[in-house]
Amino acid sequence: MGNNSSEKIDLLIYGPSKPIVDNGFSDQFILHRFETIGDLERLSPEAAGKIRGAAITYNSVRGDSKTLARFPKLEIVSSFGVGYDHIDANYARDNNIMVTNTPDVLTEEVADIAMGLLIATVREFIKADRYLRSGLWTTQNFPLSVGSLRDRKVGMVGMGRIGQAIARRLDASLVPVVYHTRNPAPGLSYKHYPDLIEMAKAVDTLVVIVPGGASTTKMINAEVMKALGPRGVIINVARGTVVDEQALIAALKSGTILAAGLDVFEKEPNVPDELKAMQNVVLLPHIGSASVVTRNAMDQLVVDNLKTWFAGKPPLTPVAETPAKTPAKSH
Ligand code: A2R
Repeated sequence: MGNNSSEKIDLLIYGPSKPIVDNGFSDQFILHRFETIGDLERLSPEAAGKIRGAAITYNSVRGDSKTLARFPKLEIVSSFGVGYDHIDANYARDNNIMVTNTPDVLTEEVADIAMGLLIATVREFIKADRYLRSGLWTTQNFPLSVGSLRDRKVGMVGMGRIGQAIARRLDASLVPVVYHTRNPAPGLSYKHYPDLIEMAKAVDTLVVIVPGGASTTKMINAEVMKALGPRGVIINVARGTVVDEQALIAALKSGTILAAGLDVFEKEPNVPDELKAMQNVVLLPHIGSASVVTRNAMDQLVVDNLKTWFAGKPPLTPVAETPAKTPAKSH
């Protein structure tokens, strides 16, 4: 980096306003805030030419190649969230732009939600809550739940940081676990299935926690649901794109599978009315990491990746496409 310590650094803050991000930088930085793509389009090419770092504060705003190409001096994009399918990381790599995300600080939080969603779905918490509130309990006990964790075997689809945290919770609950990924995860004793259909046939429950993007789009399709079978339960805490939503609706309607717990949807925040009308689904508004304590930690990591980089050091949490490196000495 060619800057001496008095040189100001222009940063783009793109997405919803976050106090930790807005207030996280010293006056060495000049912040340019834009909440929406419409706002961003009004940025002059001259101003865009000064931007050296960008914080993307939510995955509802996109860092696609067209957007990134507007910033010829951009060195680093610090993105909020562990998933970064809203950023063109390959374009960034090819154009010498570092990309960072916010893994680890949300791992246990998302794993909690996955476990809670699994139990809520299998043991019908939402239906039971409605039953009590409607006064029906005073006349009759709630019907026994068809589902139980006691006779289930879980196939994890994805066994990275969050997948392993979910698997630890399942271990503690004495639920057998196997998993599907492209490559066996080192050091794990769970059975690995290179073939998703083979795993679906061998289990009755899928917990989906893979990244979004082209390689996972609609990987949980009608064939997988059929293989899972009529006791089947699908929990998705990954991305809505990973599950074929129309195939899921059909499978739930026809009894091809039993139930689903979903924290993510294909076209958030829009959820198909057919899903909303179903009794055998639990639907959450993408709250996996959405607690104050965890979102604060994620926001702080967005800030810290940028500060570390502009202090001349490798960023804390680069994504796989742009491995850690020290900033160039001149720009
Ligand atoms: O396939 P592998 O060996 O790279 O294993 C990764 C797996 N995975 C896949 N499994 C099957 N088919 C694919 N096309 C595929 N692509 C990736 O997903 C690995 O086991 C897991 C990802 O783990 P991490 O990178 O550690 O991510 P983390 O922190 O667990 O978060 C997962 C996702 C985020 O990307 C967000 O979209 C979502 O959770 O919240």
